[in-house]
Amino acid sequence: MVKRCVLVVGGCTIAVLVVVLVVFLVVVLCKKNNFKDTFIQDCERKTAEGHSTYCVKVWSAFEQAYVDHDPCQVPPQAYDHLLSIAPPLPKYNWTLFWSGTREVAHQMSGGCYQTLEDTMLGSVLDGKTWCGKQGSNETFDSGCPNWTQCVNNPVRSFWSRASAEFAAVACGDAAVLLNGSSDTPFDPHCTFGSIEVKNFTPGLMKSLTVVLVTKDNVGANCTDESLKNLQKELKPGMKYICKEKTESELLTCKKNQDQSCVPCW
Ligand code: AVW
Repeated sequence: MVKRCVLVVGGCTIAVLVVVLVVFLVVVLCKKNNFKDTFIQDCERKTAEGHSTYCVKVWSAFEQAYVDHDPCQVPPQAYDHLLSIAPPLPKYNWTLFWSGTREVAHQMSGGCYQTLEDTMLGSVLDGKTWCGKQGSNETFDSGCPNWTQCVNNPVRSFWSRASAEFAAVACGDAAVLLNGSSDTPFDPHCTFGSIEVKNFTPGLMKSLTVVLVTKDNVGANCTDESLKNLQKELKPGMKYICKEKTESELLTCKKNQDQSCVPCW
């Protein structure tokens, strides 16, 4: 009787240990491949061709930028190869830049306006964190340096390099939504002011419309001092236009906009 009990308890213990081990392995393996799998799936969803060989190629170009590197030593140029095979090309009538207006810009985008986060790579990586580690071939999605911890971190460098490219290929009429409730709607230290404006291509971009967005018409207007600095940055041949709009005017316009894409400003 005692022998039988020992056998039953021993068998149960082994069964429990096996289950725990299997669950542990599944969790570890899934977590390890999660970032890569999500990247490739999102890429396939966003790519017209939808074929996986392209997205696998994009993934290898992406990971070669930071894998096996100190996560504070990844400069923007590390993504040159990635951006050469997956460039953020203009797709809709308007290229839409933003600064301090992330939410409303993305409520407006799609259909007629394309932000960086609507491009294939932009949408795949928006909201994500990633980094590598010296001596490892893994991609980590936690424990990575944050935006300000070191300048050359994999996430910040990606957005800097992608923003420069996005601005350089913007053509025709472009617009930027600036925050009219801020003291300096055009902030020369932000990505828009420090990278995008400096990368516009004369001859490609014909005009830039600044849309000063306020909640209820309270805040900065088109005579704002900071906008003079923006005008000075524009190269000859680029027309500068400024409009003042409330957030609700923009959102109502977007709701009623048809395929003719008459601008909301
Ligand atoms: P933003 P930008 N810590 O609204 O002009 C963490 O100022 O810079 O607009 N995250 C940060 C930090 C920080 N200190 N600073 C910036 N970010 C991230 C690409 C954060 O995700 C597009 F094409 C914040 O929401 C736009 O035209 C985002 O950067 C242009 O760059 C934007 O900060 C917007 O960049």
